[in-house]
Amino acid sequence: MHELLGIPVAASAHAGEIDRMTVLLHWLMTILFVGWGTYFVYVLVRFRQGANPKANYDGVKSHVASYIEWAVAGIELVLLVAFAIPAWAARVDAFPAESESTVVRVVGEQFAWNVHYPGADGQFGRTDIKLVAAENPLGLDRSDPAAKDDFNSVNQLALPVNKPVIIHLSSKDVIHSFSLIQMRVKQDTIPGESIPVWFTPTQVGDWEINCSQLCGLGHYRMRGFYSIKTPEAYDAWLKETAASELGAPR
Ligand SMILES: [Cu+2]
Repeated sequence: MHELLGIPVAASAHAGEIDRMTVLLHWLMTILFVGWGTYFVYVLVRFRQGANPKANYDGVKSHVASYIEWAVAGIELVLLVAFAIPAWAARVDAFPAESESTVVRVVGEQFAWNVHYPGADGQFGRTDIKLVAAENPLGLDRSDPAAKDDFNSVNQLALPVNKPVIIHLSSKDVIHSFSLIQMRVKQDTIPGESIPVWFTPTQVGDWEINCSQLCGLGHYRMRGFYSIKTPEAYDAWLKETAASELGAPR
């Protein structure tokens, strides 16, 4: 089933769990589809008018149909309680400590992803919507000491492998949806809200950030790139990007 579904590469710690659930759900849906489909064809033939010129007013006496319905509801309950709820709880409740994670902010806009890195001090500088300008897409207040070493990149997100990542998501204009398919991460970004997501990349690679929410005419081209790097390559990237961003006139 896994191969049949064409599931993309699983490159985060929780990806396997999500995939197992996807596979289980597809098995259940396949069984239901074949089962109900077969039953439908059987009914069409068995109760055709030609063979039954007069209607049977008593109807079905057997309880098999309701037993099957209860069984399906039971299986769905197990999928929900034993698989879906624990998986979701781990995503929204069991956040790792920020001190042990790579923490970045990502702000969606029509039609790009702005990535805010806190710089060497690990503190995000103050941002203000009034300061947003073409050369300051995040509205960073450079007079704030915590903002001195902050830098941003557009449509380029780099993260180190094998360390938890926390991304605080928001949006400048409309609802977008931040999607890292290989990480099995998808979360709407909502103006005025900061929504955290977390995951642990387990594979080095270069992939695309997609916007999974129809967010306007340019939605189709709202794609960014993300790169999971070795810790050494990540540090080098941080230094290089910080130097080029902070060295630029603002
Ligand atoms: Cu979008």
